[in-house]
Parts: sequence; C-alpha cells; structure tokens
Amino acid sequence: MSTHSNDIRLSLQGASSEIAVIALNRPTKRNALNDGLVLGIRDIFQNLPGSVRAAVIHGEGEHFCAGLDLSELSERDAGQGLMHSRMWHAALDCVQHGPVPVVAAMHGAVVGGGLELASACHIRVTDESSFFALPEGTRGIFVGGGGSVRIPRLIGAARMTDMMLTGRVYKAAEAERIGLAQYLVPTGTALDKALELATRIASNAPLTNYALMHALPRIAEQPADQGFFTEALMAAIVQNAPEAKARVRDFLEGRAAKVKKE
Ligand code: 1HE
Repeated sequence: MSTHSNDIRLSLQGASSEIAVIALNRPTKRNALNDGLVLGIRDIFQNLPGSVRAAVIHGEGEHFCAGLDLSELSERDAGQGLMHSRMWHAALDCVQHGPVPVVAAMHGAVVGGGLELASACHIRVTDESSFFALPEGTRGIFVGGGGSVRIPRLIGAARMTDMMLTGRVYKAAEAERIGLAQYLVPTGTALDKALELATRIASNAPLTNYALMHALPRIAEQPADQGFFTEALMAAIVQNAPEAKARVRDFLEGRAAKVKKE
C-alpha cells in the first residue's frame, strides 16, 4: 500500500491475513513522528485490507516512539500549528475509530506524541524497558495529538497535569499500575504478547469488536439514562447477527470453550 511515508510499514499475519502489523520504522530518529509519518498512520488505518480483524502497532529499534518530530516545529506559525494539531487528531481518530481493534506494543521511550498515539489504541502492552513521559511541558509546548482528551481518561487529569508540570517519567511497572498499559511483560516480548492478544481479538465476532470500540467510549461520555439506551440498541443489533446466534448455539450444544480460571 502506498502511504505518505516510507517510515511506516504494514505487513499481514495469520492464516487468513487477519492481523495487520504496523511498524513505525524510523529508528535512527527514535520513530519521531514527522508529518509524513502521521499521514502514513492515517493512510494505513483508512485502507486496511478487508481480511484484517485486528491490528498491532509497534516501533522498530530501541524505542516505541519519541513523539512529535521537534525539527519540524519551529517552522509553523499559530494558524499552521492549529491545522497541524487537527491533522494529528484526524490521523489518530482513524486508529481509535477505525474498523478493527488496535493493540500497541510498547518498549523504550513512549513519550509525547508517542504516548498520544498509544492512547488512541484499544489495548496497550508494555515491556519492562518502557518509560512514559509528556515532555511537552518542559519543552514549552502543549499536547496536540489528542493527549489532553485521551490520557486523562486513562490515568486522570491530576496525573497528567503532574507529568506535564514536572516532567515526571513513569517506568513500565508504575505505568501499568496507573493505567497507561493493561499488560506488563518481560523486555523484548511486547510484540509477541500484542500479537497473541490480536489473534484472540480476531477470533471474536467482528460486529462485537466494532461495538466495543465504538459504543463503549461513547457510552462512557453519555448520561446514564442515554447510556443504558445506547447499550440496549447495541446489544440488540449485535445479538441479531447470524454469527452471534451460531456462537451461542455452539456453547449451548457443548461445542464452544467454557470460561476457565487458567
Ligand atoms: C528526535 C526526536 C524528536 C529523537 N524529534 N528528533 N519528544 C521529546 O521531547 C523526546 C525527545 N527525545 C528524547 O528525549 C530522546 O531522543 C529519547 C529518550 C526518545 C531517545 O534517546 P536516545 O539516547 O536513544 O536517542 P537520541 O540520541 O536522543 O536521538 C537519536 C536521534 O533521534 C537524534 O538525532 P541525530 O541526528 O543527532 O542522530 C535526535 O535528535 C533524534 N530525535 N527524538 C526529532 N522527538 C502532537 S503534539 C506532540 C508533542 C510532542 O510529542 S512533544 C515531545 C517530543
């Protein structure tokens, strides 16, 4: 697939090419996100092949992502800065509200716009080498890739404010404890874990996955009464799919796996 950048790579895995693996591939610059890369992310998520049921995003080299490419910053005036931030919003919206769930596999630096990218994903896996920071505060800038909307929903506004005011860096274990990641795995295994999770996600009914990605965050923003109503609509639509009926029948007739304690 052609994108705006050679610094991002899409490959397909799985027996039916059901897993999209997206690699940030600019390791010499620590996968810093220049405009081409941001547009490349948008292009890939807007044009995922129809076979894809789940996606994984990771970074080549020693780090997940060093955030915004700071070398492009000085050339923008206020109006261009506004448009630039809106471009990030549009690209990361394609990640969050695309067709399939996305798992971020993180290692090394997950900073600034890198954390904003990870926050747009649906599941975050970190290995023990990761460190998380929002250096925007100390660089005299502000988040612009949706971080002020998404990150407080993960860790609370107080923690994000602290990260930005003081430059606080969270190590991987702390990051998992406060909610920046849902899985903590040994160094070097984040991609394997993310692929394992993506494989599991890909085996769900696609409509259920879509409902989870698109309805859950919206219901969280609705007053309770509207949330209950949206939930009922979503439940009715999803359970009406032939695939849902077949899966329930499989369980009732002893063909489907039980929930296990492990
Ligand atoms: C970069 C960038 C970058 C590295 N933009 N070029 N983000 C930051 O403030 C983080 C800035 N980066 C760092 O703190 C460090 O580079 C890392 C901790 C991520 C990695 O350290 P290290 O020792 O492995 O690498 P390095 O030697 O610092 O960097 C290697 C090269 O990548 C070097 O270039 P070179 O030509 O001298 O080899 C660095 O200049 C370059 N590089 N990070 C440009 N970010 C939508 S708004 C979002 C706002 C933000 O994201 S602000 C936070 C930006």
